[in-house]
Amino acid sequence: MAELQCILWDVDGTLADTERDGHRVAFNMAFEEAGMARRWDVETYGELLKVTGGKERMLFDIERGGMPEIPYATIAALHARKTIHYQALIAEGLIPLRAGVLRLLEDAYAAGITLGVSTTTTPSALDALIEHSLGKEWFDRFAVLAAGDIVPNKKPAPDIYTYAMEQLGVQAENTLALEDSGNGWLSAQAAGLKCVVTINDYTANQDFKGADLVVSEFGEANRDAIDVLANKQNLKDVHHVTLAHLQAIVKA
Ligand code: XBP
Ligand code: MG
Repeated sequence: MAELQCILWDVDGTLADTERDGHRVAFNMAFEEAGMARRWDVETYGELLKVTGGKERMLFDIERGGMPEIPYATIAALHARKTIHYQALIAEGLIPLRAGVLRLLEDAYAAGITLGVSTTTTPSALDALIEHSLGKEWFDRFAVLAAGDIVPNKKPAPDIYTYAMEQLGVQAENTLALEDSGNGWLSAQAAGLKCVVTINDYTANQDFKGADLVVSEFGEANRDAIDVLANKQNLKDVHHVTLAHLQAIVKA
């Protein structure tokens, strides 16, 4: 029977709500610094989030006529500056972890479950979040940090999940993905993984058809009960998401 041996975490939107007040703001700082008129407001950024990866997102905005044509080298340079601004925003400690993230990480680590990250984001942006929002000890506690351009195709392709599982030597049936977005869910699904989705303002209306558990957040015991939007295995008493729930999903 399948058992939970490994949890692979998405980063942006899952560990923390980094998009609106982190990545978006950092892109705008890079645009301003480069003397460009373009700004991504909260709503526009929501539209652009359908494309994963910051460089790919700029290319998409160019294609749809939002940004002027610029050479790829300029996109890459803007992205490098954006990443520096993002790291500085994260270092200010402005973006906390989402409710229940640290609890689930600690419970899973204590239970000897292998923990990894599978993200579209740039490695140095991930490092900043681990250092300033999670704590430096987590650099050693994650057995793999799979991020950014390390694979040819970003989410919704399965590559970053497949890569992490190969690195860890774990099988899909014993691995669970934690995601916040439609693209993340598609990626996990394509890699053959069961998946728990924690929605946020940007992803609430996306399609998570077939996901095992869809919740408003992982939540905490001493706070209000979370909203459960889909519960494929009819798990009982999902006031907040526990390690036991995650284990039950993989066993089912
Ligand atoms: C989210 C993304 C990333 C970030 C920006 O990835 O699509 O591109 O928005 O990061 P995930 P970069 O939810 O899989 O972590 O600018 O570093 O690409
Ligand atoms: Mg995400």
